[in-house]
Amino acid sequence: MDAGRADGDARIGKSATLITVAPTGAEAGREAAPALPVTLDELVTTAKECQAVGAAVVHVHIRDDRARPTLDRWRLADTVAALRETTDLVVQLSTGGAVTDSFEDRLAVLEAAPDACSLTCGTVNFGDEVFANPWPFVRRLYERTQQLGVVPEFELFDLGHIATLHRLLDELGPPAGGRPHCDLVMGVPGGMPGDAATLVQAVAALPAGATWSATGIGRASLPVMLAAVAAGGHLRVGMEDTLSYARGRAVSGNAELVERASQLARLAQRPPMSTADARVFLGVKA
Ligand code: KMH
Ligand code: ZN
Repeated sequence: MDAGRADGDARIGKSATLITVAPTGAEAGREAAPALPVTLDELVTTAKECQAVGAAVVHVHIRDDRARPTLDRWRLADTVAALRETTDLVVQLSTGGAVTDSFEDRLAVLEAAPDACSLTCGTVNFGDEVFANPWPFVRRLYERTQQLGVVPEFELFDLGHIATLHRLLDELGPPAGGRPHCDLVMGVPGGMPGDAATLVQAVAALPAGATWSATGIGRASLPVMLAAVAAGGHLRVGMEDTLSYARGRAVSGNAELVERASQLARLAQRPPMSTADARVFLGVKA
């Protein structure tokens, strides 16, 4: 691990809620969601709005000039630079990309030098597609995060992914940032269901000392958010994960999803974590 990186401080997470916004994703198009940010300007505007209402981390997928998902490395580097210039958010690049992206392109995402990245711990059926994450790829990706000092967030779509997370830590040691921080991604058709009972089981299976957030996909969004807050976890929301704000009402923008998560966090007496605290919590270099 890069010697300049700090170890994350889990205690901050007891009194504050880390809110991550995932504004875009790689699946939905503008036709399904007119408010989806697809240009760099739109992404930056959304990121600023979301920071203002409580987000501390931005999980980033980018689009090309025709609004198709891309892992173009120059575009990724420009995006990291633009978000750093205009916000204080922890910049977490997706290494999941789209189901069609190659392993090499997904590994190369780390060369854009983000603060953090997502790291999915196993293959999962993904609707009618397969999101492929075989063990040798997961291992290589994890090793590269350790070499570069990029703090991984372990994306867990299924209980079996937690077994792979244990194997990674056992074989390769702790992550950059010092402590495993996970995101339970619940309610993907093909992954674990988005309900409170499954969330409790998943949390019980995490490595000792791990911290975690949860993300509910589609209609799992609200039950997972409520269960995560009740169980002392952190939250990820955004238009990557849901395009409905309520029954029959489309999301008007990412900020309203973050605002709702922030209200819930305040209600639970663990208000949104500041961006400065998020860096300490995750062990990201200032
Ligand atoms: N777009 C999905 C295939 C991640 O960002 O790391 C994968 C995904 C996970 O969204
Ligand atoms: Zn993603």
